[in-house]
Amino acid sequence: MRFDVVTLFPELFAPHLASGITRRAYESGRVDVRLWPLRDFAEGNYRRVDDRPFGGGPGMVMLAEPLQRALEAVRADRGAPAAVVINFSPGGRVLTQALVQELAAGDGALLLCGRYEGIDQRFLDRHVTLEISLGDFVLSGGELPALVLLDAIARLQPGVLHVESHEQDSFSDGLLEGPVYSRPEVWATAEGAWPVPPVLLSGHHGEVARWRRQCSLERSARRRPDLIAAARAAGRLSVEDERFLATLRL
Ligand code: 9D3
Repeated sequence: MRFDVVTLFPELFAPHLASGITRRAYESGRVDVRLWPLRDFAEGNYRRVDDRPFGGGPGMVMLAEPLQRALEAVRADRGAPAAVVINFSPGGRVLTQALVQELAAGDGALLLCGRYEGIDQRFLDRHVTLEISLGDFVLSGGELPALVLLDAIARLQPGVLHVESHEQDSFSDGLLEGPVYSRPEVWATAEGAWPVPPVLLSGHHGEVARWRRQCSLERSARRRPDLIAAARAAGRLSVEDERFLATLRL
């Protein structure tokens, strides 16, 4: 799949694309990321990409014209119009694993990374098919959201994870995962000795699975009761799950 990224800060992408378990997805071209520096599509001595908002107000607005030239260059290079044109914006749909899976099953997209107050609405109306937000907090632009989306998609590609651990991902299963532990069995420090929960060393796979399920239920009930409600509504809680939840004093 191919992602064309239009950005004023292409240099933000290289280190991410060259690191971690997702590197192979990028380097193999399975997730083919091409960067289109917006400044290259600006004209005139000043290479303007932004200007003041009509009607007044704070900040600057990204101009439609350089974005249009970048989009045309991408389309010429791609040979076909990108079906999905995504703009990252605080007013977009909040990114979820369901949306990541949908996009991972497609053949890529054009990603627009806005800066300043946003992009001229006429360009968005003409070309953008999906606006994505990361949530209710304020960033300085769309580059990190674009990297977040690429990372979430790249790790779903076959062969990226050692185990197919995304089958067990919190947000695929719909509940939070419980704690994990590794060596040593007892972590000795100056302040005390901290053992691993004994059930994990018991060798009883059934007991371990039951304990993990209960950790997952309890953690979700405490931290994300919305996830418990959604799992219940979708029929993903067993009678045993409900019995355990009923014993919790939250
Ligand atoms: C003054 C109103 N602000 C809207 C909340 C203006 C504004 C702030 C930050 C306009 C753009 C931005 C830059 N943010 C993004 O480009 C962005 C973003 C974010 O800030 N939070 C969560 N998700 C995203 S996706 C893109």
